[in-house]
Amino acid sequence: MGSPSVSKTRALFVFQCVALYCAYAAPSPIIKFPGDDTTPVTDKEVALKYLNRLYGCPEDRCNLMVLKDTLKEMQKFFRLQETGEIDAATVEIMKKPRCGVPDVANYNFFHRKPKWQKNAITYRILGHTPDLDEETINDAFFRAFKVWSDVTPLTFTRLMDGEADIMINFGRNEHGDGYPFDGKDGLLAHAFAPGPGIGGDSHFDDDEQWSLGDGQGYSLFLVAAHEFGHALGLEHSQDPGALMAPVYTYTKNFRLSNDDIEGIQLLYGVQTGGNPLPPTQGPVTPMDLCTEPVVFDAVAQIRGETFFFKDRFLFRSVNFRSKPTGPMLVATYWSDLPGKIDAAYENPLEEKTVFFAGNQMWVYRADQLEKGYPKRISNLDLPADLEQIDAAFNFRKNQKTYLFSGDKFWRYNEEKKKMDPGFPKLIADAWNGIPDGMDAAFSLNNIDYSYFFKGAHYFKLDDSSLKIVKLGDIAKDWLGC
Ligand SMILES: [Ca+2]
Ligand SMILES: [Ca+2]
Ligand SMILES: [Ca+2]
Ligand SMILES: [Zn+2]
Ligand SMILES: [Zn+2]
Repeated sequence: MGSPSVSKTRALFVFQCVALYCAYAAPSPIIKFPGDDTTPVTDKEVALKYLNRLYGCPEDRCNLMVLKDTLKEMQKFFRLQETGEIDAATVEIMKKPRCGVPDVANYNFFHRKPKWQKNAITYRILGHTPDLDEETINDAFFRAFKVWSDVTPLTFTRLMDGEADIMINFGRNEHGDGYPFDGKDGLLAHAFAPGPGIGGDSHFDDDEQWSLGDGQGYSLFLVAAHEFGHALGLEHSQDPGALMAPVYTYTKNFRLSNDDIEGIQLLYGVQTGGNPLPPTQGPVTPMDLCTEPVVFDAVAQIRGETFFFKDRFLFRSVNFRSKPTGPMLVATYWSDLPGKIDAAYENPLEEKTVFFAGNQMWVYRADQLEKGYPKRISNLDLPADLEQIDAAFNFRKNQKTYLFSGDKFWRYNEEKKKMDPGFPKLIADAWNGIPDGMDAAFSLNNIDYSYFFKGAHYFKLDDSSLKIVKLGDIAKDWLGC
């Protein structure tokens, strides 16, 4: 194969792809990264390598204006703040394990998206990883194909010899196609878009620890389902809830998102056989808080940033009341949390973050779950039959934590690590008009107010007088709509 090395400009890059496409009719989704043998150490090195390999920033000239623009492109893709700077949030995302297929949409420049011109697709498993037994590996690939055949008219048949459409293999470093893997972590796998020869082929980095994903290692099933999406013609999705998002995130009860289903059905149509028909609607990610207003599950200020939680997703804002960025997956930061939380707060005494979901709680120091969690909330001296917390926040004036549920609230002493006596009390008796059954409560550092969210509105409480000084619109005042 020719060398589709990264080019000077986007236009040249497109031209090279077109040339490659014509010559080989198997479009390569992968940009070759020449001299791929040094491990980046500084944030700048990490960024340059990442942008070169995955965003087509020219290796020799990825600096100055090009760097800034490419960084912004990457930040836009991940819904980070488009600073054009190598900031902490950006490097954090760059260091996450991910797919080796670039995020720049090199297929989009063609009138016709690459797809198989038939519905009966074959695959062959050329090699296995020693991490799992063969039967488990074969089953993981079978289930990964089923993810797609469930929502399309496609069928997948395994061949035991000869040339199949999708040839599957494991490999280390340079493994025969000119697109080397990178040792443990980093890039996990890659796949080629539909076409003859190498088209559709899917490769997995055997320097990874492969597993079924809960606990150590990467889920072969999840990574394979993602790679087969490429092998069928899908690109990376900017929807963080999609299987086709580039960063690896383990999800326990995996479901194809609506974005993935719409993408694959655009190429192959809907499943028409089978009884009963599998669902063709997946979970929808809240992509824009202004056009599709949401009711937040929890809001908290954590390490100086305000985090807004909704189902598996979070939005964050660095500055007080600046438009939050997101959505991002909660699991990107706190990987053990369930798919929906009820409340969260930061314990200022110990710099720990506490999350509640149902009758359980999780305590994190940075992104590390404390030993022994999750625990039952009854460990906080809450009633054993309490089903959930609605909202929780640490009140700046007395550094005590208030826990709300229905029409009641409790006060927890973080210093003594026990509930104050005399609780629960009725919210109506103590909070001067704060409603029962609220969605979220939080306070912000260095601001003498506390905030309570309910539905589309918020209550602003003056911490000193304990009076509500404002009833406002969340979308307008907090989401920059
Ligand atoms: Ca092939
Ligand atoms: Ca790797
Ligand atoms: Ca809540
Ligand atoms: Zn990918
Ligand atoms: Zn490969």
